[in-house]
Amino acid sequence: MLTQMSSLESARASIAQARSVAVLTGAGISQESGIPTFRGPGGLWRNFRAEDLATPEAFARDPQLVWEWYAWRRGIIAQAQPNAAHHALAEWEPRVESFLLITQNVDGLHDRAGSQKLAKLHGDIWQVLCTRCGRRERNELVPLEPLPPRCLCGAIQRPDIVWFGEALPTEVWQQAVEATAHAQVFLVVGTSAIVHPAASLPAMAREAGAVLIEVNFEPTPLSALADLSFRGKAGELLPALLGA
Ligand code: BV8
Ligand code: ZN
Repeated sequence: MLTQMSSLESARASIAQARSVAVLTGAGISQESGIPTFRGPGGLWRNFRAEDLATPEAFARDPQLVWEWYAWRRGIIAQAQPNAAHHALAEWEPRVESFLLITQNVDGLHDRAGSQKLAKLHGDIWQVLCTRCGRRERNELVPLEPLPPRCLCGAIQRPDIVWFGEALPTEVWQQAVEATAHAQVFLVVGTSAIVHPAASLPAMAREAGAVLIEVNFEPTPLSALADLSFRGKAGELLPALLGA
């Protein structure tokens, strides 16, 4: 069993020589910014789970309740700052010939850290979509009033986010699959690897010959698959792994 130190050196060596890289991030990368994860402590809200609220059925049944959950999260995210892990990824990007950061997160912290080559698989909590005319617009109001927000056409707007049971945006998914298929190094950070199809990308990368590196606080279904799996906080491990 490699010690964490020597495996750190071997990960750094793979990272330093990689010309094509893909990264997959989940809620764990924003945990140190104070944003609750989905399946960890503090991730619950009024005893609801994401699977109960992040669905078109829940929104059709009670748009007010679903919007109250998103307004609560927007309030927390507005107070949050990108952490050292977000910055380490943004600083790594220009050093790599072909790079894509694929995120499941909707919090916008990768944008605020300066990441440019970004594929948002599940949408953006700061974007709203009209339920009738399909108009998309940015809405960064905190507190969000009136709730639910309304489009110029009069219909209520929904969060521009991919809910459970909804398809991911085709072009974003295609971009993610393309980058995954060509990655020499695939880095997975802070995801429990439960939600599909995002969770299928690491295995896809491995099958295509990438070195698979995982950073997570706890073991996940990916840990056995990874060439190197680091236990610990993304805010500490990413600067150690990616620092020039
Ligand atoms: C689709 C937007 C079909 C919402 C989200 C049964 C089996 C397999 C699949 C399914 C199934 N039943 C249903 C499905 C499909 C379903 C699915 O995967 N369900 C799961 C729950 C089983 N998937 C879907 O419905 C997808 N759509 O399949 O459509 C289709 C196809 C064609 C046409 C029509 C339909 C849509 C999925 C997208 C759902 N939307 N987000 C919102 O955010 O409000 S998913 C939601 O979960 C978030 O995006 C979140 O990012 C994502 C995954 O969670 P994680 O990011 O991994 O976060 P989590 O809390 O779970 O884990 C955090 C990790 O970080 C932990 O491991 C922890 O240890 C670690 N950590 C914590 N702190 C730190 C840390 N690591 C490092 N440092 C730290 N400091
Ligand atoms: Zn409209």
